[in-house]
Amino acid sequence: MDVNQNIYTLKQQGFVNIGSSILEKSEINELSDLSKRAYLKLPQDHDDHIRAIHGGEGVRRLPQHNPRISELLNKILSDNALKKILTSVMNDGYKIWGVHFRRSCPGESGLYLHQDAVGQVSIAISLDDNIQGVGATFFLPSSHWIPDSLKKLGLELSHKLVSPLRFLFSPLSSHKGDVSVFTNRTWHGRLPNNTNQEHDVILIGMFPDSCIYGYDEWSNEYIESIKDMELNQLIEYPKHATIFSDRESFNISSIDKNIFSLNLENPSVTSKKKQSFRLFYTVQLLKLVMLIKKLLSPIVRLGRQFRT
Ligand SMILES: O=C(O)CCC(=O)C(=O)O
Ligand SMILES: [Fe+2]
Repeated sequence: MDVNQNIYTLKQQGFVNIGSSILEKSEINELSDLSKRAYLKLPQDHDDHIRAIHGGEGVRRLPQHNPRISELLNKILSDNALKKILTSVMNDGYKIWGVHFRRSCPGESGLYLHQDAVGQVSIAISLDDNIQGVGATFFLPSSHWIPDSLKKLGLELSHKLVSPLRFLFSPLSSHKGDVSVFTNRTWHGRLPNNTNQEHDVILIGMFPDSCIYGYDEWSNEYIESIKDMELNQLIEYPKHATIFSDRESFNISSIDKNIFSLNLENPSVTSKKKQSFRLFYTVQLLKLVMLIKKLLSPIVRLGRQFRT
């Protein structure tokens, strides 16, 4: 793995697939099998069950459901190359707030185009081959460099609009076991699944230490059971935390300017970055689509009233 190249790509385009070299093949299969089993075993009314309305069904606090999953995730998170990549965007002391298993089921509609909380960085571990990126996370490359937020620009496309415009985006193409990293400031969502096959992924949400970050509420027994693992320091529960998902009211003077994922909120940094033609024209096209949608909305509403 070329760590410096991966860091460069992550910083330039906002996401990078670093491949599957951390776990052995047998360990990847084990992680995939155990995670899928944890999902299938979980009752629908369990606290950790994630409902499909949030962009695919899944399991919250995944490693708490099986000690071996914790060991395998610990191996990934203790990898020196991955740590170097994460440190390059969050500095030392970064923390995990959540580890989720997410399934994209056949027929599922996907997730709208969005940005998540300020400073957040995520890891995605693919649990099947998904070269086409069916039901996968998709990105608008380099959009984390756009100074204005997606919300402020009014370009949070619904999943219905994402589908016909998917040619504008880059899906996360992956093999089973591939580990990818992205900053959640990069405009992203999840593609629909119009095949008859499910695709699974583990998503790990992280924040820089100096930052305000949230956490999943892990049980004390679980924290005790992983006390000798690096995973334990990463989780560091309980800790008081707040997530800033509202970038517009975020106080820019409070950020640590040495931290890449936070400094992206600094317009004096992002406005200096030269945008590619492709990104510029993609954003213009999205603006046009949203304008047409707005202009057509009274007609669509009228049509609906007539039908009812
Ligand atoms: O499920 C995915 O692929 C992306 C999920 C996501 O963007 C989110 O939960 O914020
Ligand atoms: Fe997201």
